[in-house]
Amino acid sequence: MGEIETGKILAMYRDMCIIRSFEFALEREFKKGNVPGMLHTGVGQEALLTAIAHSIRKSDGFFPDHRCHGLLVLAGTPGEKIMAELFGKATGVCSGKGGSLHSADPSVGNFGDNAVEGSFMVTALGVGLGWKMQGKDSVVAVMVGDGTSGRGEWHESLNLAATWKLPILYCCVNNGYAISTPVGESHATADLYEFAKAYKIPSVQVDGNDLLAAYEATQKAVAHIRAGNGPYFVEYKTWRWQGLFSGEFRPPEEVRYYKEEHDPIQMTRKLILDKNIADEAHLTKIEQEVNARIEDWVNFAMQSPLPNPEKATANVYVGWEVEKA
Ligand SMILES: Cc1ncc(C[n+]2csc(CCOP(=O)(O)OP(=O)(O)O)c2C)c(N)n1
Ligand SMILES: [Mg+2]
Repeated sequence: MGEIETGKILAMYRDMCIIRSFEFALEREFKKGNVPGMLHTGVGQEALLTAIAHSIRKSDGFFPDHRCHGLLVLAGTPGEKIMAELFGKATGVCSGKGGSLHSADPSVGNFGDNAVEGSFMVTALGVGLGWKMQGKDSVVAVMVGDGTSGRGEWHESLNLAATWKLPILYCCVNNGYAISTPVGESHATADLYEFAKAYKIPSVQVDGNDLLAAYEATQKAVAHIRAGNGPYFVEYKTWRWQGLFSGEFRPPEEVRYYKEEHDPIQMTRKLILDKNIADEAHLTKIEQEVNARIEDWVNFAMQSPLPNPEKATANVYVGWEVEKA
């Protein structure tokens, strides 16, 4: 377990539960028609998301991808404002105009997602370059999936970040599939951290479902970047419970393995019990408290008003409102 304090492990377990409970509530409400648009969840990826959230500071920044609702919440935006945003409500963090893919909150370092997968890998170069020129020791984390790693921007970003030694933490979430295409069928190797080596970027592959392994790897990467050594690439091997759309396309044995034997929540729970960090009753209390809190956020979102159509053009562009014809 190394030097990680037991209190920290419990705090991270609580955060993992927040992510799962948040996503489960969203899935439920999505099926009822209360969440507009599309929904992609981070269920199954809670350990790596929590490890990243606990490794970066408020003065750092991050670009979330489409499975990062958990990261938005853990970054410090009030959870009810993220939930309301996903419900398309006026009380949301972007007044209901951002939804899942465009929720941003610069006050906590959340630069926002983009529906064009991979595009913000290039945008992140600008953030990193700006901070470097200002002499800051801030780090910008970029979330990127295995499928997205085949995009041109991925290579452009790694190349320039390495050349200019920019403070970028590449968080490659290799959950094995892009929609339903296995990673090995769209890349020359399924071990994506190998590609980073070509750009002379230090890179490591870690079990993203193992909380402590993911946390230690991320901490090491962030320390390297903060010390002014340029980018670092962490590949988190993981598995998402949800397909991109609905329906299961993966072999039953694989589904069973990840849900029953290699589920990050159960793995962390077992670690806590085995090491006597807390007992069953304590963990159950955490889980119940988290679930109740998430239901409060859902109620807040449900009771919130829809955005006023009169304000449709406000805040679409900074400081500019489209005039009525
Ligand atoms: C440029 C671009 N191409 C295609 C899409 C449609 N799309 C959305 S998610 C996705 C799969 C991404 O796979 P991966 O990066 O592995 O992320 P995962 O969903 O597995 O977390 C695709 C093709 C998109 N949003 N942007
Ligand atoms: Mg994927």
